[in-house]
Amino acid sequence: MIDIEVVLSPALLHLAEVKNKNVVVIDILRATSTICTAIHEGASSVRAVDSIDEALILRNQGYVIAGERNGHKIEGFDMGNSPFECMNGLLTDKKLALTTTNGTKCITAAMIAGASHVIAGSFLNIDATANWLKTDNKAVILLCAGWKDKVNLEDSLYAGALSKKLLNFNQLKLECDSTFMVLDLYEKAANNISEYLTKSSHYQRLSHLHHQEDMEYCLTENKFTTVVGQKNVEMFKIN
Ligand code: 3SL
Repeated sequence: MIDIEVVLSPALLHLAEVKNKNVVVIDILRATSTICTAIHEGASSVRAVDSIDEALILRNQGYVIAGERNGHKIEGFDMGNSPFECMNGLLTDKKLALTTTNGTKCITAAMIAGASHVIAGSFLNIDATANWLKTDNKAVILLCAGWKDKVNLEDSLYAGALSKKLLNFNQLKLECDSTFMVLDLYEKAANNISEYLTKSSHYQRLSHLHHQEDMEYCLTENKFTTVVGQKNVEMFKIN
């Protein structure tokens, strides 16, 4: 039985016991979907960093640097945070350092808190992720990145979708109200997730920035069978 806890915002992470658990960091739009894409497209590793300065230091060590603040590409960086920028061989065998408004901060927070593995959550590889969690058979925290500590719909919805998959394996110990909440949310939206998410604040934000194509892509299920996770500071394929 896998014990699962959903943390709806990084502001609530201090309430969870993280040590030796697998933490799935969820920033569906777009950081953790971009990380999964980068690895699938041939990047040798992805390193999540909190600040622009840290990324600039890593550039001097041979990393390609990518990132956004409030959805806008960071000036002077090689790339923004669009999964499409990871395609066409641009990252083959390259190390990528990524810094984003919310998602990458959750990855470093989970790592510092002592997670066993930190996994990049994405619809793009949701089945592979569920299977990996089942096989690893450790307690799981689903950490929703949200937006500047506020709860958001898309990350909560993915937490519901992944919980549902684990529930289908009969592998889930259900005790936490936030898990019941996201399962109910997923039930409501499952028939048409893209349509449901049009009301989300980040959908609106990214629409104004003309990132509709990114959002459609990030909501595609099971494009990849690769699970992307971190043991030390770098993220790479773990299955
Ligand atoms: O906050 C984040 O981590 C980003 O994914 C936000 S954005 O989609 O790039 O605006």
